[in-house]
Amino acid sequence: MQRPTIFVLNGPNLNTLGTRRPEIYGAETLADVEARVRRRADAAGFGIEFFQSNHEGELVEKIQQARRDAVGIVINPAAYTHTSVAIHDALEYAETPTVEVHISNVHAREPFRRHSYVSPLAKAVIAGAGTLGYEFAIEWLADHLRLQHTA
Ligand code: CA2
Repeated sequence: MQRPTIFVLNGPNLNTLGTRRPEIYGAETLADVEARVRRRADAAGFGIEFFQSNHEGELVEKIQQARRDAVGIVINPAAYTHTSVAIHDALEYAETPTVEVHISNVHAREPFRRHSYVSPLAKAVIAGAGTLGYEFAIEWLADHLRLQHTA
């Protein structure tokens, strides 16, 4: 039987993770993050669809797909966090438990990073925990989904 799937979605420029600004984003590449997230999800009994795009519409389409194909969403919308009503609306449509992740502490940086169009749709928000935040998000979702099933 196929395991329930969590979508892990990454916004623009996160494909360059590990190549610059290690003081803010650490030294890991997105492929390293994917491997760690897969291990953590696997241990909790979930499959992962890991996706990165530099295009807003592609992220919107993936979020729409989550309504049908995912039991949870982990999303680091990157710069679209602060600009995208389209991603906000797609998450509303998806009606899928969502955790918003930021590698850096967006509240300790430029003021424009403090506002998120995604947070109102997120069940939990993790910021400033580095790439470990993705693993915390999987752990939280696994717990949340288990509780939902036993309720
Ligand atoms: O802290 C985060 O995870 C962010 O979502 C990352 C975004 C930024 O726009 C958000 O405000 C906070 C930037 C992603 C760009 O990724 C880079 C990777 C390597 C070097 C520079 C940027």
